[in-house]
Parts: sequence; structure tokens; C-alpha cells
Amino acid sequence: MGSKHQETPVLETARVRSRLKSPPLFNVILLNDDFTPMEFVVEVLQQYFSKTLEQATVVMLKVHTEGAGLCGVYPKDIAATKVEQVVAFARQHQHPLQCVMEEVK
Ligand code: TYC
Repeated sequence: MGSKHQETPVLETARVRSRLKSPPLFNVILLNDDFTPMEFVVEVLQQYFSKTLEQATVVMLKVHTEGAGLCGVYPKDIAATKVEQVVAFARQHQHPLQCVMEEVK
């Protein structure tokens, strides 16, 4: 049982860091429309983006007044699943709510 742990040399670490890129992240964004009820958007933000009622209300009002708002930032697959789930849920309830993703710059 050796007590010394293996140290990675500083130069080795720098070389590996320059080769490995962390996976890209994606913003998931809600878009405004004139028909989806505010309460429905708040429910979406609580259910799919783990917002409290207060946080969800702030985001919903930002979308309502500015046209778009950030729901969360995720790796590609998770972002794509959120978009699918939100759009499917909105369509089930006959709302035109739009949810999109864009790569974080
Ligand atoms: N503009 C909608 C209304 O007045 C509310 C709304 C907010 C719709 C956010 C979509 O992403 C949205 N009922």
C-alpha cells in the first residue's frame, strides 16, 4: 500500500488540456407568442427547468416583455431533450409555445 499518490507533471497537464475540449454547452430559450397562457409558461419552467414559482415568474415575464428568455444551460443531448419535451407538452395542450436551443459562445 503506497502512500504517495501519482502527481501529473505540469507540462503534461498543459499538453493534455490543449488537446481536450470540454463538450459544448447549449442555452435553452423560450420564445414569446401572443396565445400561450402565462400560467402555462410558469408551469413549464417549474416542471422542466426546476425553477421555483418566483424564478419561473421572472423568466416568463422576461420572455413576455423582451421576446425571449433563458431557461437553462445544458450539454447538447440534455438541451435537445428539454426542447422536445417542452414542445410536446405545449402541443398536447394546443399552445404554440416555442422552445429552442443555441450553442453557448
Ligand atoms: N405573451 C403571452 C401572453 O400574453 C405569455 C407568454 C410568455 C407566452 C412567455 C410565451 O414563452 C412565453 N399570454
